[in-house]
Amino acid sequence: MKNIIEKAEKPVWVTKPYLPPLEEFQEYLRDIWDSRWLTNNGKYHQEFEKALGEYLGVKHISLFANGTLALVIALQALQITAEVLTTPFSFVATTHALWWNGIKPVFVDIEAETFNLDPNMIEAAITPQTTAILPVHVYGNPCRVEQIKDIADTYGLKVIYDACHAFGVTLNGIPILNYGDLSVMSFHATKVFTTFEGGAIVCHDEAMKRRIDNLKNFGFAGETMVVAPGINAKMNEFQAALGLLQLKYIDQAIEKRKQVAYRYREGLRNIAGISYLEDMPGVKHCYTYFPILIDEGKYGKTRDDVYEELKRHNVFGRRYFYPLISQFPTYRGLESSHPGKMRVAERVTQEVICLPNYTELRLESVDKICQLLAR
Ligand code: T4K
Repeated sequence: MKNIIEKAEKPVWVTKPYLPPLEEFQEYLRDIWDSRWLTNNGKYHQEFEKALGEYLGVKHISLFANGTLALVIALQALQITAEVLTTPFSFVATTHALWWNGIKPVFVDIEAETFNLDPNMIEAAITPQTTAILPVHVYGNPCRVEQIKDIADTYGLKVIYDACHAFGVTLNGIPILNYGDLSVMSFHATKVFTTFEGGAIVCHDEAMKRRIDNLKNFGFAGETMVVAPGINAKMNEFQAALGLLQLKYIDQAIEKRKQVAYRYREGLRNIAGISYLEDMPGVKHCYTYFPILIDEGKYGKTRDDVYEELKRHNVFGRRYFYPLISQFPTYRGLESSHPGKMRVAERVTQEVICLPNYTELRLESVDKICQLLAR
């Protein structure tokens, strides 16, 4: 990698939240200030929940303080126990949610085409203790939802999708959030759609929505009735107000991310040793991250060399997801974590680096990053 471009003046981070004009948010702030209603299913919470459900094309959605608590509650809501099959190639929160519920994670390998849980490896990992599957639509690329559904139906397993990267993604026109028993979303600052921190659970019937709403509010089902050992995982009015405002701009924001992704593909197409995922047929993507793989043999440098060299140029790519969750101390003692068991995941975690992709990223910056990578 020659020093052919000048170091960026300001750090170029892997992502940067898109925020609407401050003046517009100030109007909401003033209203919240004046009303003194800050949380607990306030007016903006109700408005945002409705508007978000309509935007996403889902029937029932429950807002959360963040995606991790939403994952923990999703497992509680379905009363999942014992063993759950999941992917090691995700953010740690996916597996931590199992741990917080006293559930044993069983890691299953991913497929090279999508980096998602490989449905062909699932059946071999099912035991009499298996109660559910927790796949992740990594980088917003849909899992093999139909195959996973068939397996779950055959074995009587629940499916909870971690859809934290998959805002607004559709498959053949169907919202990806409508697959599985529940889907969990994140609206963290680093996500395509942000409410500062935030999250949601999508479910398919009113009774489940009620149960989830109770669980995120200490288990309250009325002023004096607690029906379950719930927790406090509520979204507040400030988050909800930002969410409402973000809905106005989200299509534009995703469109810009798409342009960035296409520009990277153009710029990196003929570089030996660098590969990336293309858009999937029938899928409307949200371009959460732009991951590339560095094949050391062909590229002549390791992924970590690339990571360091980009850093020297003030470009901060991130090794999402390295190490594998199964390699962290809490989980590496599990039988399913043993090295050699997940060949694809073990390779991808060594080769992957996510390049900067966010709404305000200039296409000239993308070109410069591509030039750097072209050496
Ligand atoms: N499931 C999956 C598959 C997930 O990816 C996540 C979260 C979850 C579940 C859990 O959802 P939440 O409970 O978070 O709602 C970040 C995020 O904290 C995390 O939300 C995200 N996944 C994960 C993939 O990435 P870090 O430790 O890498 O973030 P950090 O602080 O290093 O930020 C990355 C870059 O983003 C910074 O270099 C600059 C930029 N940034 C960050 C923040 C916080 C900003 O420009 N502004 C900001 O406010 O974990």
